[in-house]
Amino acid sequence: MTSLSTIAPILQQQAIELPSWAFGNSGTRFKVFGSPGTPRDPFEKIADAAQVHKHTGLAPKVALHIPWDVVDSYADLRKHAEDHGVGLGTVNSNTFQDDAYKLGSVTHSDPAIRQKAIDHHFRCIDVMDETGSRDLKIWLADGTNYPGQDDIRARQDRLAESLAAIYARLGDDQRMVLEYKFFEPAFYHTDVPDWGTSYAHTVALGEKAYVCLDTGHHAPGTNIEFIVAQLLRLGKLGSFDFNSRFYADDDLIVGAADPFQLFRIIAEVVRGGGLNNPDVAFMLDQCHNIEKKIPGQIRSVLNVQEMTARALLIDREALSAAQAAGDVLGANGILMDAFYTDVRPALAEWRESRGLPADPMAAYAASGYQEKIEADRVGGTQAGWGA
Ligand code: PSV
Ligand code: MN
Repeated sequence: MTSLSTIAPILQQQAIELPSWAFGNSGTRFKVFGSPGTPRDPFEKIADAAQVHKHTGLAPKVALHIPWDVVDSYADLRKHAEDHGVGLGTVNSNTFQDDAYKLGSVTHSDPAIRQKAIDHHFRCIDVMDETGSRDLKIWLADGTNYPGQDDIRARQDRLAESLAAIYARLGDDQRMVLEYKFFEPAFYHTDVPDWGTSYAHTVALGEKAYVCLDTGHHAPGTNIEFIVAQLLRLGKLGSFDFNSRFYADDDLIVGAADPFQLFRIIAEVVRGGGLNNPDVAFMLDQCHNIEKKIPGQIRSVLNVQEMTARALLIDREALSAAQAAGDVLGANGILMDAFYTDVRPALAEWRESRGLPADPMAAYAASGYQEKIEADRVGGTQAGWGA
């Protein structure tokens, strides 16, 4: 079996983008709990995100959500991020919190509302120009709640037209990633429910359009690693929104609900050439409703690193030989050997050898940062999912 020293150079390149909104308060439709030390603005969110990178070396970029992260000067925000040792990443558009979008945004039957949604995306591209971000990530809440409510086919046509208008605005080095989700907030039909729909639209748009795969956006039992393999094969996997789910779109810590699924997904990423491939952005899309947010993000990136290490330990040569020989249980055993390898002690040692803490969770807890933000951030309005 391959050892950690062999895979270390690959692990060293790993970069996972953090969502700015993970540092704000979040919750369910029942309650959003406040928590001491929560950032009051995008600058404080970025300072917190920088802590994750500082202790893990894994998270050099922070994704923004517009309008949650609207600031007067993106040049200042960019400088602030750089001063904290991180950069600004993907810009997420938001056409799901304005009353005008009750019946849809870019798919709405009213051309004025469609234009309003398109204009919002133009504004996001303006932000990208200032932050130096490459990716515009589009997730649409569009859909219907009742059969017959609207014309499903017409909405697809309007979607295609609106996306084309947004796509045409992208700069040469910018990309669009189109995220799918099978339900919620719409419950009867969703306009971009699955990877196939996202793929069909991105192919029609062109080579700067890719699919974003949010691991929480699938029906129970869906074989997500198959989708990963297929999209990589088609050259259209643009990004991941990692999180984990027990029931619906739970947005919990990646690898918490089903580490084996995360391993299988990353194994297909490795197999398909998607690891450390700039075309495939690794991002988190999570909410920390009851746990502390910075340690929640630290644990998340470590989970991704750990499962990446295990996936890299798969003895590919032996696996191919077993597969070619039709050795069903032998092949399965080779995969499981890698999955069951406890890489944590070796990763801790390796981290130390690079000047990082062996145990980033403990290092953060001992750093005093949490106590400091809890003492300092008094007054003001805490950022929340939606601000
Ligand atoms: C929608 O559920 C989603 O996954 C999209 O990526 C949004 O931008 C994000 O969640 C908001 O938390
Ligand atoms: Mn997402």
